[in-house]
Amino acid sequence: MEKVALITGATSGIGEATACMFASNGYSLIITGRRADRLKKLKQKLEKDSTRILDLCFDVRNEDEVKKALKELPNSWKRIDVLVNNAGLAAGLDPIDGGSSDDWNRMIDTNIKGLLYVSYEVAQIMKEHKIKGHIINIGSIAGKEVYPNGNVYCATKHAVDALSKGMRMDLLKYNIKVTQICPGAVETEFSLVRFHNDAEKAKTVYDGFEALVANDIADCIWFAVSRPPHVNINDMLVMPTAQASSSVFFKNKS
Ligand code: NDP
Ligand code: 8X3
Repeated sequence: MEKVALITGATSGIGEATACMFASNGYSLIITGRRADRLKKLKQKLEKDSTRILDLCFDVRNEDEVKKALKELPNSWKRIDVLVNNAGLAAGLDPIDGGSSDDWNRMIDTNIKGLLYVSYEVAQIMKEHKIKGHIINIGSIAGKEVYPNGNVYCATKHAVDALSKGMRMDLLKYNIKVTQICPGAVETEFSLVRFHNDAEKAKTVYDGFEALVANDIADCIWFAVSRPPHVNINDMLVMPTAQASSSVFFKNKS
């Protein structure tokens, strides 16, 4: 039977790698993000592997857009087995007394409210069609520990940690699994976005050590999804070997 996964934030980094991983394992995919050109390109690439792909362009912060996109899915896409709540970002790395409310709102609206809007709609679909579904939330080491200047980003990922536990309890009776995957440093466009497109500054984050790559996290997501029906991975914390906590790294000095 055909399996369908919906991946938010599939235009880059972890989401894009996860889309490729699922496609190569025979899944049909609903790929989402705000950048329509990137979604189209990914759709064309994945369709070469004869996978069925639906690209949906919406901003997870906009509840009306999320509702419209997911309530008006074409009939042949009304079955979703796996949701990967991956869309998210950090904006800024500033002390609480020096941060910008614009950055705070972007993070809270995307990482917490966006995840909720999408999860609500997909949970309705899973319930309605009695699908033994699986929701994967992308948390972070920042959802386990706070680091200096990480304040609001860490708060949003702590919220994802709490929501993952709450969703697991509430959706248990519908046989819907909930897994949280919490990465340490992964070299993607994450730091470019965090530093408002300052590429020089973004690059320095990964200087002197080997960061994870998006595919390492896609591997973990696939591991969780491919367990037998009676097994659920609740939570997975995955770090580069050179990272011991949110702020302790072993870096080459040269
Ligand atoms: P990228 O910046 O490479 O990808 C982020 C993705 O999120 C993009 O596809 C982007 O798509 C999407 N996105 C952002 N805002 C919105 C929005 N408002 N509506 C819809 N989609 C949105 O970063 P990563 O791949 O690294 O990040 C993916 C997830 O992993 C995030 O939740 C991040 O917090 C988490 N994470 C990342 C770590 C890292 O070190 N990289 C470590 C721990 C967790 P578009 O711009 O097209 O909308
Ligand atoms: C991203 C990892 O350590 O930059 O969630 O917050 S970190």
